[in-house]
Amino acid sequence: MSDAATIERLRHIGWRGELPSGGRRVARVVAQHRAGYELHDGQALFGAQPAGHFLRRALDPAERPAVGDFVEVEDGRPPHIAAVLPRRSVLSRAAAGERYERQLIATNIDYVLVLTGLDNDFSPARIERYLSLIEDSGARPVVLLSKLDLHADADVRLASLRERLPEGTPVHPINGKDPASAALLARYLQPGDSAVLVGSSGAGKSTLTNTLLGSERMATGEVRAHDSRGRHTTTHRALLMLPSGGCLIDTPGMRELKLTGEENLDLFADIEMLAETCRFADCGHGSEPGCAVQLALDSGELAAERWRNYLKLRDEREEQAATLEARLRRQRGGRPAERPHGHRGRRERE
Ligand SMILES: Nc1nc2c(ncn2[C@@H]2O[C@H](COP(=O)(O)OP(=O)(O)OP(=O)(O)O)[C@@H](O)[C@H]2O)c(=O)[nH]1
Ligand SMILES: [Mg+2]
Ligand SMILES: [Zn+2]
Repeated sequence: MSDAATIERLRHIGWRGELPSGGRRVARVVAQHRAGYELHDGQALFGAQPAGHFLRRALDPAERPAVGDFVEVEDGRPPHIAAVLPRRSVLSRAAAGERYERQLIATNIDYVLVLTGLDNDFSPARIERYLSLIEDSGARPVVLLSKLDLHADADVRLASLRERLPEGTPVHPINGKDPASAALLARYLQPGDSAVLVGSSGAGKSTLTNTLLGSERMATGEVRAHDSRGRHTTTHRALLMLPSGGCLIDTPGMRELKLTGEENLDLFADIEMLAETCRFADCGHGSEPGCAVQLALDSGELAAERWRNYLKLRDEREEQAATLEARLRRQRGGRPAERPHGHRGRRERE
């Protein structure tokens, strides 16, 4: 097949640009199972195993193939993933548990669709946590509020959320079961676009995926009546090609969403600026005289809940950054880590 035809075929699965040199087959990771990977090359689905070097225990898990990755394939029986091609975006979180480990949620995505139910799942603080993780990912956030059909009285919540999030963050209330309602997402799922759906179990990620697909490919499950929680119906990430030409990654509901320590928290830049105008440079924002934060909280200009969430995320970010720093120093044999803050540090290793 000519290069032009190959590129055209790969475009359908979200590839951009030229082919890598070397002539190996390029494919995209659409699923990962214990037994291996599922890849799609724009024409057909096939299974593959990771090459041996991906299995080294010392390897940062973030360097292993992940759903959304474009990879070079070494043909054979079975085919092998020889290399992961440079990623244009990476959404990650820190893994739950004691050991610091970055866990990839999806790569090479243009949009992260943060889905929250308008039922008891609704939590502006959690949405802010997601937005913090997305800030440096290279993808853009879109906030979706599902179950609009059950909560037509959502106006107040919607208005307060819009006010709380940075200007320009898209927020769309939707009924994930209704194709006419889901149709507004077409702008994020144009041919060649890739998006990942994230949110709690039961928020309706798979329901929305099925509506966009026009078929019941993904299993869905009822939520518990008293707290709207789902039952972790989806257990694996899956990249699906939509009739619109876009690619959508459905993910399992996340129980914990730990920061990696690399976040900038730009989302709260206004609060950080405000805190700099306190009378004392080392103001604890408690009962100090001339505290600009207390003044803003008293006047209602700064919502107490948002301030509390900022403090929580800031402390967690600092703690995670220290852990990450210590780990990188160990890896470098005690030398201090030379890494700029944020995503750039991650890019260097690609
Ligand atoms: N009425 C209504 N029900 C919805 C909507 N979205 C999802 N649901 C219901 O919510 C329940 C959970 O939906 P799922 O799609 O399984 O949720 P999920 O986010 O994929 O959950 P996990 O796979 O467990 O992470 C199902 O009973 C859906 O029918 C919606 O917009 N309106
Ligand atoms: Mg699901
Ligand atoms: Zn202060």
